[in-house]
Amino acid sequence: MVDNNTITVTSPLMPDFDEFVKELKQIWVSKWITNNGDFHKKLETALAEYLKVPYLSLFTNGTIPLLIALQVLKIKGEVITTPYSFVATTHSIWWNGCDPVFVDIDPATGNIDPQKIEAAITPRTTAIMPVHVYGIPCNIMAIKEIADRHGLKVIYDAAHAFGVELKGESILTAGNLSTISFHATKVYNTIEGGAIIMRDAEMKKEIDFLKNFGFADEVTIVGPGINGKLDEIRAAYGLLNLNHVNVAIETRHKIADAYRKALKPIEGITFFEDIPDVKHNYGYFPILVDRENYGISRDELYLKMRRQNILGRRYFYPLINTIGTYRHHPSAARENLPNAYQMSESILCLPIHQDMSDLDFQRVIDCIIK
Ligand code: T4K
Repeated sequence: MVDNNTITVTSPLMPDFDEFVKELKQIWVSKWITNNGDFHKKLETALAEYLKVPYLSLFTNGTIPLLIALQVLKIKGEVITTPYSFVATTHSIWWNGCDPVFVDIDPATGNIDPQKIEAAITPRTTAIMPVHVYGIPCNIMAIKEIADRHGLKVIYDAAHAFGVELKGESILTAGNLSTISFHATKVYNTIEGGAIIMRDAEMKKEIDFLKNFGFADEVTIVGPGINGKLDEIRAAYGLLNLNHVNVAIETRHKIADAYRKALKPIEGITFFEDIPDVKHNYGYFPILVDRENYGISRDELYLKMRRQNILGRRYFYPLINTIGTYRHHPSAARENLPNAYQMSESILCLPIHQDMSDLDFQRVIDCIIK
């Protein structure tokens, strides 16, 4: 709980309460509360349509899809990934008994730099797991070209990429599989939730088995699955939220434009511009703080904001490669990841969400300017 005076980095998109209660009533009457119920089926269809993807399998969060994606593609050995992400990306590689190999990012996007991938490939490499950080698309063509040439699978962690399109096509169809998060802090949420996006029905069937302990039917267990199912209550909530997500994204877009206008004149503060041909979702508004030109460091600005009850977030700091479990791998060395360190030490995500008032916006700007 936060008080009214606090501005949070994001705020969950929520359905109308009375509408939700009506849906709850239906669930209560039916007594079908989980395991591929009607709301679950409807949400899968509605999301596939909204996101313009052929097939989608719903999950209870955005982390289990990463684990399952690696499982279903039978990924072993080394997986090339980025240190500049939320910890779930690398954790999923570790949970599959694989070794994460870190490759530096492109400072223009925050995403894995395709030009540095090839040097990290060894005979043990079987896959690449890039992340569309802040919903900014990776260089999917360059990554595909490298993966095809070396016979590698590509799993995109698209946790941030709800509704993101490149030249009118969903970014979620890139790679062998993509995963997404519908966590409360995302542009669109099912409270907790997530999905895997796949291109064929056979793959969806396999993934659906794996998220239900491996059950194909009452007596057939096709493999060592897990419980990754989304329940009916959250599916109903998600269906209602889908009615409001376009307006939420439009509001975020306006706030992003206003931030750019207000921050442009400030020396030492830079930000990402929209990319031509990309439909962005404005899930985050990251700025980069250059201490020398701005006058104070990113951390000093972060703390100054906190003192004024403005809760910006340092997504992504610390870098994943600095965590004990991962830091001993040679690819985790600071010298190997200069751009990731530079970004991680200067990034600050400003508050942006559909409930942000003009007054809140002005408070953030005043805090940064003064
Ligand atoms: N891959 C990537 C690239 C990811 O970024 C993530 C998750 C995943 C995979 C895994 O997906 P999930 O398994 O989570 O679905 C948040 C989220 O918990 C996490 O989903 C997200 N990425 C990550 C980047 O951020 P925190 O620790 O920053 O959340 P928290 O609780 O501090 O919330 C931030 C602010 O949001 C609060 O100050 C207030 C507001 N808030 C939050 C919640 C939960 C609300 O107003 N209401 C709420 O209910 O991790």
